[in-house]
Amino acid sequence: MSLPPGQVPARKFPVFTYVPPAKLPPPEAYRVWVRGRVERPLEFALADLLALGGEQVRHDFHCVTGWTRQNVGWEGVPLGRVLELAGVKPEARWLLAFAYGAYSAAVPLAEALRPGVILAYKLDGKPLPEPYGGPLRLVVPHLYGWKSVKWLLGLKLLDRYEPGYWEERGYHPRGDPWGEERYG
Ligand SMILES: Nc1nc2c(c(=O)[nH]1)N[C@H]1C(S)=C(S)[C@@H](COP(=O)(O)O)O[C@H]1N2
Ligand SMILES: [Mo]
Repeated sequence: MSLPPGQVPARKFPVFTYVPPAKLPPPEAYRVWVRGRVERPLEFALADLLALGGEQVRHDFHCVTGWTRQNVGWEGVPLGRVLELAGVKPEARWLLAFAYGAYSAAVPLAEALRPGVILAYKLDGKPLPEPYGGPLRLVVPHLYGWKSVKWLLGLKLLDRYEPGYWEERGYHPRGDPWGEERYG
């Protein structure tokens, strides 16, 4: 399989954490919210979110620092299903995903609604380990890895672009690895 320009394969899946999580709640107290430009703001307990049903996704994972981990197997709840429950308002254009801790990432809504974008709770068939963002992370496999927010806290729908952690520091609003959209 070919790699996007400027990427080299990683022999193991690196743990790449720049902004660590705040103290995570135990699984039974873990909550994820959806708010902003939606008809119905939602808050899920982890078990209720997982009960929405999972989907398996296999994709290469590209970090903007230049490594690609090939053929990563995820399982998670399709983001589209969650957003459908919330009812995205017509003026919504952007998603800002927040982590437990001081991390966030902006994703264009059109990219967030692509197939394969999931809230992942499994990695290669096992419960998602905490260093990789467990118990729950966003996976936007077709964009650079910084969009795939670990330890997901919430999803905010916006009618205009607001930068997240790395976007605020000069990284690209979209971050398509095939177009080398590293800086924006
Ligand atoms: N909460 C949080 N999410 C994060 C990060 C982070 O520092 N904190 N790093 C991002 C970056 S730059 C990458 S490449 C991926 C790395 O995911 P991994 O550790 O599972 O390889 O997580 C992304 N999500
Ligand atoms: Mo990254």
